[in-house]
Amino acid sequence: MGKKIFSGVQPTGNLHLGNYLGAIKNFVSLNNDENNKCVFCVVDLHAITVKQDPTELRNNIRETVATFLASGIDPKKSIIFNQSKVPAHSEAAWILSCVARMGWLNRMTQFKEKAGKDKEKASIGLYSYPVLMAADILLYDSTHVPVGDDQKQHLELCRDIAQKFNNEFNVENFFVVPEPLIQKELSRIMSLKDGMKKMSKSESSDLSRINLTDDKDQIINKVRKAKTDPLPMPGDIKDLDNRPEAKNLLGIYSNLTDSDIEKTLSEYSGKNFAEFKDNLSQVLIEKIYPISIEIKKLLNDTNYLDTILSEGFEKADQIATKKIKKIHKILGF
Ligand code: AQP
Repeated sequence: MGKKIFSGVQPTGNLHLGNYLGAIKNFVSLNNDENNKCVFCVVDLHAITVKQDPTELRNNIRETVATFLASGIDPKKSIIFNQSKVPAHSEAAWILSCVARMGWLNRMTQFKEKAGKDKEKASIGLYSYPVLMAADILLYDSTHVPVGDDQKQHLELCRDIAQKFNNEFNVENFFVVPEPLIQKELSRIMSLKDGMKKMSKSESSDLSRINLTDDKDQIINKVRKAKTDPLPMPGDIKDLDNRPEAKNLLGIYSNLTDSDIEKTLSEYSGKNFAEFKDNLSQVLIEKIYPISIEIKKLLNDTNYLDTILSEGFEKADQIATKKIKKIHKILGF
C-alpha cells in the first residue's frame, strides 16, 4: 500500500550534506514511488523560532525549493509549499499545544541544545517547536515521516499528541499516528571539524559542512581540511568506535557510492587518509556538485520557484483546511 509522506526543511540557509543524506535524498526516492503521496514543506514558521532577516528568509525559502527540485523532487508528483501560507498550521499548533503536556516538552533535547545556557532568553516558539511540527504532520494524515535521526524525539512527541487527542475526544484513528522513516545507517552526518557534533547550518565555521551550493574547489578544500586522526584506516568496523571523524567520512563515502562501510573499509584498510580524501572529494563532486549547479540555475528564475510554491499552496491548503474544519467540530467550536 502507498504511504502518505510529510516532511519539512527549514529555510535557514546553508543547506548541507547532512540535510541531503539524512532527509532530502530519501524524499527523492519516496517521491519516485508512484504509490506514495508526498508533501514536502518549507517550514518557514519553524525558521522564525530564532531571529531571521526578512530579505534573507525570502531568499532562503526560494533556495530550499530550488534544492528540492535540483535534488530530484518532481513537483508534478509531490506537493511543495511553504508553511506560513497555510493558516491551518498555526491554528492546529495552538490547538495541539493545549493537548501536549509541559512535561513532554521539557524532555526535548533539541530545545536544550539550541537554547543553551540562557533558556530565559529563548523564544517561546523555540520551546513549542515540536508542537508545530506535530501539527504539520497530523494535518495531512501522514503515515510516514522521513527525517534525520536528530528529529526522532520530536516525532515520538507527535505520536503522543495524536494518541492523546484521539483518546481524549474519543475519536479513534482521527489523527493518524505516523511512523518515522529514519535511515538505518548514517542517519546523522557529523561536522567535518568535530565527529561528535552533527553537521549543522548554524555552525559558525563553514569548514564544518559541505553546503549543497559549494563549488568544486570548496568541496576539495573542505575535505582536505576535514579532521581525521593519525592512524591508518582500520580493517574492522569495530575499530571505528573511538574514531568518530574517520567513521563519519567513511559513512559519507559509503552512502554516496551506494556501498556499506565494511566494503569501503576493505578497499582502504591500512592506507592513509590522503588517498581516501582525494577519492571522497571526487565522489562528492560527482554527486553533489551537479545539484549545486542546478540550484544556482533555478535561483535565476524566481518566477518559476514562486509558481511551484503557489501551486503547492492551493493543494496543501485544501487538505489542511478540511482537516481543521473536522477538528473544530470535534472540539465543539
Ligand atoms: N547532520 C545531519 N545528519 C542527518 N540529517 C540531518 N538533518 C539535519 N541535519 C542533519 C535533517 O535534515 C532535515 C531538515 O532539517 P531542518 O532544516 O529542518 O533543521 P535542523 O535539523 O535543525 O537542521 P540543522 O542543519 O541542524 O539546522 P540548525 O543548525 O539551524 O539546527 C531534518 O529531517 C533533519 O533531521
